[in-house]
Amino acid sequence: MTYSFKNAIIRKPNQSIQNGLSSQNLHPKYEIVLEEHYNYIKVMKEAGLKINLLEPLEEFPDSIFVEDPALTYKSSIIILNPFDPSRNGEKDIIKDEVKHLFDNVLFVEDGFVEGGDILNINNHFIIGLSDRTDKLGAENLSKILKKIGATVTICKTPNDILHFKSECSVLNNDTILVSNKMAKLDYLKTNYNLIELPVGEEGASNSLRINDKLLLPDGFIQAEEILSKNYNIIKVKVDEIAKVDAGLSCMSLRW
Ligand code: CIR
Repeated sequence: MTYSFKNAIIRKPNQSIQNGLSSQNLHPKYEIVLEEHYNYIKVMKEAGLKINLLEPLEEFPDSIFVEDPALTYKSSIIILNPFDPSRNGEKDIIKDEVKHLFDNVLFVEDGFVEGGDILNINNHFIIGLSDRTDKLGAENLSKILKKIGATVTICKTPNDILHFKSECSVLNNDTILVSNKMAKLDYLKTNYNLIELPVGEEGASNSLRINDKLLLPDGFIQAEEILSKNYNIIKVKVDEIAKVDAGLSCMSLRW
C-alpha cells in the first residue's frame, strides 16, 4: 500500500532556512520553523514511523525538504537531480547519509527531476513535468522505476504550481486529494477518485497519509470538514514553513 510506512528520513532545520527559495520572497523565522518541525517529528512518530534524523546543512537553505533530492521505492533509494543550483548539491550529501538504509542506490544522471513532482499511488508513479522537472529527467527516472518493478505515467504539473505534489496527495490506493487546479488534469480525472478542495484551501491539498492517520495542514476548515468523515486526521501547523513554498510531504522521505 502506498501509505503504509515504517520509516522516515527527516533533516533537522538549518538557520539559513530564512533564505530558502520563496515565490513570495518571504523569510521564515528559524525559531518558529524549529517549533513546527519538532511537532512534525512528534506527529510522524505518533503515526508509527521510526525516524532517521539527519544533521542540518547550513550551506543548503532548502535542505530540510529531503523529499526533493531522493525517492524511495521498496528497498531502493533513487538519488534525483534537483534543478535549482542552490539545491542541486543536496543529492550528493543525502546519498552518503542514507545509503546504508537501503539495499540498492540508483541515480538519475541526466535531466532534472525533484521528488516534489513524483506521486506514488499504489506503486504507480505519476511524474509531473514542471519548472523543476524536465522531460529528460522524468524519462530517465521512469526507466529506473520500471527496471525495479514500478509503473509510471508522465504528466504535466499546472503552470503556476511549484511541484506536482504541492497541490495533491494520496488518500488511499485509488483516491487523491486535489486542489481545484489539479482536479482539472485529465489523467487524474480519468484514472482516480478525486476529492477536490475548494478554492482558497489549496494549502490543505499537500496532506500526508501515513498508516491509519491523515496529517492535514492546520487552518483549513473546509478541508477538515470534508476529510474528517472518513479519515483519522491529525492537524499539523506548517504556516512558517509554507513561507518557502513547502508543506508536509516535502519534509520527509518515507518507506
Ligand atoms: C524550494 O523551492 O525548493 C523550496 N523552497 C520548497 C521545496 C518544497 N518541496 C516540495 O514540495 N517537495
